Amino acid sequence: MAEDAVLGFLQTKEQISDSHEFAASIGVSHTELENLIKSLKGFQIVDAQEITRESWVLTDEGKTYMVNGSPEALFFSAIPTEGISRSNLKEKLGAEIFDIGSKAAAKNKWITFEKDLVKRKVESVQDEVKDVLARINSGEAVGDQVINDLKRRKLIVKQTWKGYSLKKGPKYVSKRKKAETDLTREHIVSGDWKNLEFKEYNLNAEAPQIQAGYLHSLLEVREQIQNIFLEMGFEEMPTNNFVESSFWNFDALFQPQQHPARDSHDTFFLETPASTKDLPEDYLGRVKLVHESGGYGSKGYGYDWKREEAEKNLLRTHTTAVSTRMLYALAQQDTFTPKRYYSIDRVFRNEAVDRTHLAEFHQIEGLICDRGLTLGDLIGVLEDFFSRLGMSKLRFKPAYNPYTEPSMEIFSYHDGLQKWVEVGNSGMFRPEMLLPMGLPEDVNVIAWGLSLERPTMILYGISNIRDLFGPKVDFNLIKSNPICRLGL
Ligand code: FB9
Repeated sequence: MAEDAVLGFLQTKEQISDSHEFAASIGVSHTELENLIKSLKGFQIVDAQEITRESWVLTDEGKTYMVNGSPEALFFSAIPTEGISRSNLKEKLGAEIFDIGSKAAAKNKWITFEKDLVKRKVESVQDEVKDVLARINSGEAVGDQVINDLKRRKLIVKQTWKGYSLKKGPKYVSKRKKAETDLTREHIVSGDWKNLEFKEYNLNAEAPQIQAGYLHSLLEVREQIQNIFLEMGFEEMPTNNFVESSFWNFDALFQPQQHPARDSHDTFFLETPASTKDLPEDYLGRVKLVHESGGYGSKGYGYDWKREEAEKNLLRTHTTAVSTRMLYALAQQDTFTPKRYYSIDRVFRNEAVDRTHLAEFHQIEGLICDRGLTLGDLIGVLEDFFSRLGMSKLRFKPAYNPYTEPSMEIFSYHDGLQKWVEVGNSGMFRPEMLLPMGLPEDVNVIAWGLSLERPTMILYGISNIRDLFGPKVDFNLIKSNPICRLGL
């Protein structure tokens, strides 16, 4: 078998100069010999040098010419001495041979055309193309000019093949003892372990790919941000309801009913069930009042607030709708207890979709509800939160939200992108929102929000949101994505 042939050959000869020739000589495929060479080399039994060889090989067309003759020769030999009409000749040879043959034969000045007649110009011709193709096929070297002509006629192509030249290796043996892969009790007891060959551990062996589950990158980052909230003493709000009423999503947030965000251009309203029936009556009354005529030091919006508008069901546009429910529930408690809440879940906006926007995204929201909280507390908790996300340099820009006053957009300097990036929005919930709920006068709520998609896209270097979310996501990307650690 091949191993004995190789080791046997090297016992007497200095080297095996060409593995291709050797494989052919012992009747095995070069691939089989190649695997053997790699194994023998691994055990340093042989020393194998890679050699590459380039040679010209015939294309299928080239092979046809070599067997049947070149078109120009076929063209010539099909012309009787008295000549023949083009059409007859074409019929005789077939269009392809006729077209190629006529040009080449004319170029070789073998023929002449007199009107429709084709005539020989010489007695006989030598089909050099056929001959030289045969010589190339048998591995003979031929002149560059010939090579270029044949290459131009796509009759030959260059083939590079890789082979090996072999010599005895430092651990050469003429017959390899079968290497043991396990040291067994029997080996120990029998003592024959002393003269056994043990296979070395191949520490470079690829481990079998374990098909395991993978967290979607969004969930990877969600988990890290969730852990940051939990480490900061926040508890998660229940966000398992995508459908919300306009009341909790807008009205309770003191967002006026004619606010542009409340029309179907921005919000997905439900057809069925189009409206909700269970709203807390007394609280609803106070919300109506504060919208229409204010109170709690506010003059309100001074429009007539419509219950049916508030009852309209929609796909929530922000998880702040859940914050509203939680703060109202908190206000119903007999004694007020401070709270830190967070949410990370889907919100829906009827927006123009583009490279970074879909009609839905995951909103991250944090809020702290406690007595005497100030804007300074908000800035402080934002510094703390974003520093745990690895964003230490923050800037705050005054902004406007219908439900917070003051409000601030949050910017962080991103070293990788070498620029200030808007990383979120924040503010202090308005008294017109909190007091109708029944929260004590001195209780304030500081809150902020950002998206989950933006940090995930930046962390994983994803520029088009469709590569992150939706049917076009490439699973391999999910599998091969490095674990991106936020902030650490
Ligand atoms: O996520 C956003 N940007 C961001 C966040 C993190 C980040 O991390 C990188 C690793 C370094 C990078 C970027 N933004 C908020 C800012 C912009 O992307 C903005 O253009 C898009 N915003 C979304 C809304 O778009 C209409 C992001 C989304 C957003 C905006 C505001 C809130 C939540 C999400 C909010 C709020 C809020 C305010 C006050 C009280 C309660 C909630």
